[in-house]
Formats: sequence, C-alpha cells, structure tokens
Amino acid sequence: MTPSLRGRDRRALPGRETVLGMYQRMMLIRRFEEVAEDMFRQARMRGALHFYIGEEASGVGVCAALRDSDFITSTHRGHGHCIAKGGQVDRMMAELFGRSTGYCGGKGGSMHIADLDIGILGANGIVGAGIPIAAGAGLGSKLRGEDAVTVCFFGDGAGPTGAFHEGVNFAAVQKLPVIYVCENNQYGMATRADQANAGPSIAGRGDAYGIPGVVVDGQDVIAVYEAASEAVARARAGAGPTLIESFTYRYKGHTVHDMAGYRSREELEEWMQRDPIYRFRTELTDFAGIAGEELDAIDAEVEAEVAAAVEFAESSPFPDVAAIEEDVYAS
Ligand SMILES: Cc1ncc(C[n+]2csc(CCOP(=O)(O)OP(=O)(O)O)c2C)c(N)n1
Repeated sequence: MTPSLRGRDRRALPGRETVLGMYQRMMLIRRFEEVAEDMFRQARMRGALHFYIGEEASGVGVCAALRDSDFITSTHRGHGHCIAKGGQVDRMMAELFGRSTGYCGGKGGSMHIADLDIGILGANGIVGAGIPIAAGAGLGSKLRGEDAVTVCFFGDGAGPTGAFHEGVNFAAVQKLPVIYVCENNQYGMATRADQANAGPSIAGRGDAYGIPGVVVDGQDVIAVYEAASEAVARARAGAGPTLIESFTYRYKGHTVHDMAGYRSREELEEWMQRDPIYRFRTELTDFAGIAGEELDAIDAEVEAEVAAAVEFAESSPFPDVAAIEEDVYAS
C-alpha cells in the first residue's frame, strides 16, 4: 500500500490549513470505522454497519468546499459524510453503540445520523431517498433568499431509481442550489454498477437535464475538492445544480456481514494501490513540504479522539424504555 506519485506533476494545493484539515478528516473517518468494526467483531456493539473505508477522499473533498451553514444529505454508508461535514465522533460512536448520548438517543443507529446545527440533514437507509430531500432543502434555501448550498451524496445503486430522475429534473428545472454527488464505488450490494445502470456514466445524464455532469477521480481528494468548489460557486451564483460522479471503491463488503465474494482479490488490491489517504499523505510530504512528523501527530490525535469516543459511548447509558415513544414524530 505505497502508492507512488512518481511522474506526476506537482500541482497547486489549497492552503496549509485546508489540506491538513482534509488529511485529519480522512484519517478520522478511517480510524472511526476501523475501530467500530473491531468493536462489532468483539460483540461490544450490534447492528448493521456499512463502511466507507476507501472512499474517504470523496466525502472529505466535497465537504471541504462547503460552509457549516450548507447542507448535506447522506446514505446508509454515511459515517464518512457526517465526519467530513464536522459531525462529532463521540456522539456518532455512542449512536452506533445504541446509547442515549448518541445523535438519535441511541435509537437510530449507524444509518440515521443527523446534526441540523452543522447542516447534516440525515443519513438514510432508503436508496435514493436523499435525492428529492436535497431538492427540497435547495428549494427552501432559494425561497428564503439564502445562499446555502445542499450536497446530496448517493450511490450508483440510486442511479436507476425514479427518485434520481424526479429529484434531479426538479432541481434542474427550478435551478436549485443543489450538488448531486454520485459516489460510484462500483457495486450496489453485489450488483456491479454497469449491470444496473445503462450508459457509460451516471454523470453523462447531466446532458439530459441541461446541467453539468462531471466525472472525477474519487481517490484524489484535491480533484474532488476542485470539482466540488466549482459546483458550489455555480450553485451560490444561482446557476443551478451540478451532477458529479466520483469514481471510488469500498474496501469492505456491503455491510459488516458481507464477505464480498462477488469481486476478485486482484480488483480490491488494484484499488488499494491508489489508497486515497496514503496517496494524499505522499503528495503532502513529497510536494507540499509538510513534515511527516506533523502528519504523524495528526494520526495520534485522531487515534486518541476515537479512543475517547469509544470510552464515552461505552460509559453512556442505554436509552430508557420510557423513551421508546419519544422522537417518533417531529413537533
Ligand atoms: C429503496 C430501496 N431499495 C433497496 C434497498 C436495499 N439496499 C440497501 S443498500 C442497496 C445498494 C445500494 O448501493 P449504492 O446506492 O450503490 O450504495 P453503496 O452501498 O454502494 O454505497 C440496496 C439495494 C433499500 N435500502 N432501499
């Protein structure tokens, strides 16, 4: 796992604070999930976990182009999106552990993290459901005359849904400030993206709606950040939605229970050669003059933050049975 950047041109990177922030969030996503998997395998935590490991550059590159006041919608594979948007890992971990200090009081679990204070409108277990929700959020911002942007993350498995066509069409007709980010990790459960989606790319469908369709290397956080920044500028300027397709890969199975026998070891290893975190780290140390020790210090802080999150979660109580009917309806 030592991807080489040999032969690649040095390129302009955003400011030091931005790149270090990106590196920190990518590492935080990876360690959060590695530790969550470990907790699950030790039976200290239950439930379904869908890991984002391997896809970190995608969520982090996009969210680095956003403000706290912007919105995101997420999917069943939402840990990475929530951390990338600034979600608190202790409250996330507590939610995974089913504890009352979690984002949903321990009653939602991994697939239902929301934090309205930082624009996380909710992860969602219904494939494609975020697409019209994001259009609604965009319409709200537009009607209120605010310049907030909404990013909708969805997978290639949502490409063939009615929600995709309905939501993207509506956003395009209304010129809503929404960015649709398809994270094409090559599979929807065990089905290859090209077995479910006609046409060479999902981004290509932008033409049908008269909006830009942009393909980006989802393993390259800076490329994702640049594509997202352009789409954000368009959206804030009132020019409407952009459809971005970020090509990426999940290292793990569909859920923690899935051994992913439908794909080859070679395929996985090929993608791991382009690991987004190691690749970015190499770029930062070899081309951006950032000392390896500085990145090691970030790694250590991340490690401590995740360990503290587990401690917080495990020392928190389970929700009371009396709370079972709370939060069922919005008030
Ligand atoms: C409407 C709906 N249909 C089917 C499912 C079952 N399901 C859960 S995840 C999934 C595949 C999703 O694939 P994709 O959108 O590519 O996301 P990924 O898991 O690859 O991140 C399916 C079919 C569901 N949750 N919701």
